[in-house]
Amino acid sequence: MKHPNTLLATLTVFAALATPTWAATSTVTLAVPGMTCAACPITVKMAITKVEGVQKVNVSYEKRTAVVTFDDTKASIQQLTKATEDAGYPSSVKR
Ligand SMILES: [Cu+2]
Repeated sequence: MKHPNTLLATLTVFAALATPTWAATSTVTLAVPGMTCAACPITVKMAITKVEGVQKVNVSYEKRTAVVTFDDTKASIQQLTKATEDAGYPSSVKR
């Protein structure tokens, strides 16, 4: 029975390809309801950007959200929400 092993090997290769080196990168959408004017997103973005491990921040004033891409071996969601809260904008994970 050689085929099952071959299939397993193929699946293992696919699994390895599907889990590349940047697997530590996470993206989270934070709800930031406290943004009340067009200048607020700038403050929120600056606060989040300062967190170590954050790679990309996209703040939408219209949607009251911040989409954050970060290295989850360096930063945690808790650090991100704390950063916005410290800047005066409490946030929570949007589901
Ligand atoms: Cu504002």
